[in-house]
Amino acid sequence: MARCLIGCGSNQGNPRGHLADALELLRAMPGVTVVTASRLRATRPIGGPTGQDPFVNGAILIDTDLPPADMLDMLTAIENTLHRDRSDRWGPRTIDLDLLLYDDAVIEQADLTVPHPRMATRRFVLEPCVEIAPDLVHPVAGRSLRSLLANISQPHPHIAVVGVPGSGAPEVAATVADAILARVIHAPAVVPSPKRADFARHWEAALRECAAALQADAWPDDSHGTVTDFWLGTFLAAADGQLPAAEARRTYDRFARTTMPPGVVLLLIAEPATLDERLAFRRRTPAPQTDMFADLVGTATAVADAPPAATADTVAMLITMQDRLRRRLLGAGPVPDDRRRPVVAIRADDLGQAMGDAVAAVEAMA
Ligand code: A4P
Ligand code: MG
Repeated sequence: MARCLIGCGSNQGNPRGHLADALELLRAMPGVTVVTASRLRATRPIGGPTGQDPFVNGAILIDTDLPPADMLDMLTAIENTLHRDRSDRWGPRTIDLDLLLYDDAVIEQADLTVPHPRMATRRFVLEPCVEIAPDLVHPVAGRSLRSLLANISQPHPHIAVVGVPGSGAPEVAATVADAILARVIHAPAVVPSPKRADFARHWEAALRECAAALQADAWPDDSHGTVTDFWLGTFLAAADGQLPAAEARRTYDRFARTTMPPGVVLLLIAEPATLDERLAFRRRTPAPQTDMFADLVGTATAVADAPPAATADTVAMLITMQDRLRRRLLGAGPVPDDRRRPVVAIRADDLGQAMGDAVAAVEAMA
């Protein structure tokens, strides 16, 4: 038997009627026992086409002996029965049934991702879930649903937009900050290239500078929030293979201890071809503000002796770094304390869409 959480939403036709029908169909399914359902609440549409009607959202807790793939098929069948139209991404729908949690399973397949990849920053998902299952644990964020809801209710949220150069982290961070009237902090120092003489000293100096920008005792207490285009943990990823792990960790902890960690991370993921193209552009047209990895890719305007690596090597190095960031932020297995936060992965190959997805992930917190 697996315990599952289903998120449901509707904003077309008779939303409350469709949600009641979906619950009845679910109760009638062989292999499914409905444990409890939340009450329904009206919510503001997040993302998607403008001018949509308000949503009605809820959550349903079930026990099932169906495997995850069959659960998804069953939810799709119920959606089809209730005349779900799928022509628009995030468009109006009579019914949307998402498999939010399936026990503590972490599933990463072409047509099924569990936990649902966007649930951990969505108030319209977490509020009904907390009403019926506050102590269920989100196995990737490593926190209970109750604590995820508290996390997005912080008075001055810290949202980190993380990604290698070419992923568009500075641009996405600026757009998110604009959308929610937050302040933005760009990386104040660059991670040194592995080829740099005296790597350890440069690494520590840059870590110190980045940590200084995030001091917890100087953190604002207004309700607007701070968006950063860097994450301190990137320094640990950059130290892999360069510095002895224990020593890097000690130095890192010394600086990170007094900083305000991000409450939410938006992780930008780009394809090699995208990074290749954007890097070539950046070399011809240096950015006014450096990004955290400018030294690694030889585009730093502030660092005169930056080694301009061959593009293919550079892209390979960026992909390695991107994989390390992904593993540190989203990897399976036991959750270390410095990763106990929601991470939303965002495809960064279409920058306009990445900006829209990032803004939607953050607006969903309100
Ligand atoms: N899929 C992958 N993982 C899952 C999962 N865990 N559960 C795949 C369900 N489906 C999953 O879904 C698209 C594809 O996701 C499916 O083919 C399935 O194989 P869909 O339901 O056909 O389309 P969708 O819902 O438009 O896409 P998506 O990406 O699931 O949208 P979201 O993230 O669910 O967002 N605002 C308010 N206030 N309330 C809402 O309910 N919902 C959305 C949809 C946006 N804004 C909203 C609401
Ligand atoms: Mg869906």
